[in-house]
Amino acid sequence: MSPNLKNLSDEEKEIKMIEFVKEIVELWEAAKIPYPIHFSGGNEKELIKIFSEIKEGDYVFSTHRGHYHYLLKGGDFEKLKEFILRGDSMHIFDKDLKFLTSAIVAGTPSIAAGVAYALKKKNSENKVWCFIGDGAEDEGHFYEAVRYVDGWDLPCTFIIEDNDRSVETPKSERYGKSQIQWPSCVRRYMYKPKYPHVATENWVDFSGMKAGGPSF
Ligand SMILES: Cc1ncc(C[n+]2csc(CCOP(=O)(O)OP(=O)(O)O)c2C)c(N)n1
Ligand SMILES: [Mg+2]
Repeated sequence: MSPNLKNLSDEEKEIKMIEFVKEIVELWEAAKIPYPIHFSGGNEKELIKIFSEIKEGDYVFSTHRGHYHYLLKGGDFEKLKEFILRGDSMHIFDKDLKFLTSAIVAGTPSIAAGVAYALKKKNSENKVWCFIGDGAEDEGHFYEAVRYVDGWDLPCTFIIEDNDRSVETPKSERYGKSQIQWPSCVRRYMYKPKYPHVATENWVDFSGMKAGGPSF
């Protein structure tokens, strides 16, 4: 089995991504991972398309729901599984891959803007891609970073992954009829998520766990 998604066709990538999530879902439902996990699903095709534009030397910033981003940036399945099994599903950092996630909603846009500023100063050909959810779009931090990137023409694209929920609350219940026009450094794709905000639909019995976490 190939260790990552590199050199696979789009169809093969999609299959492998879904298989990976399924394996983690099974481990989670067997009470083997006593940590919150935000599963990806339903957005495979959109992401494969977006990542076809992302170059190896580019920086990718991701969210609490970052497994697909990591795999598409070239991350190894086994390395990702290690992060997840030790409770770091939301805290993935890989310096070589130029990849960072944050569990803080809208925690990365300002870092992305800073890295983009440095890249511009160095006349680098690389750029920054910052993924955020539509929940992060509600945050002031995001607005500030977008304004800075737009104002100084920094090499950074923000991608809003719009599943119309912040936790489980849709946009209409968060800000009524308000629609905002972001500048061109912000893109959006819509998708229908396959999993709930956190974990899966099924209850898991963790009562067999010792206090303090798993007994690895
Ligand atoms: C600053 C901050 N506030 C609140 C939370 C709790 N929280 C975790 S995920 C989330 C909603 C995120 O929604 P969205 O950005 O749309 O991502 P999605 O889960 O829909 O992919 C919230 C409020 C947090 N992690 N950080
Ligand atoms: Mg959302």
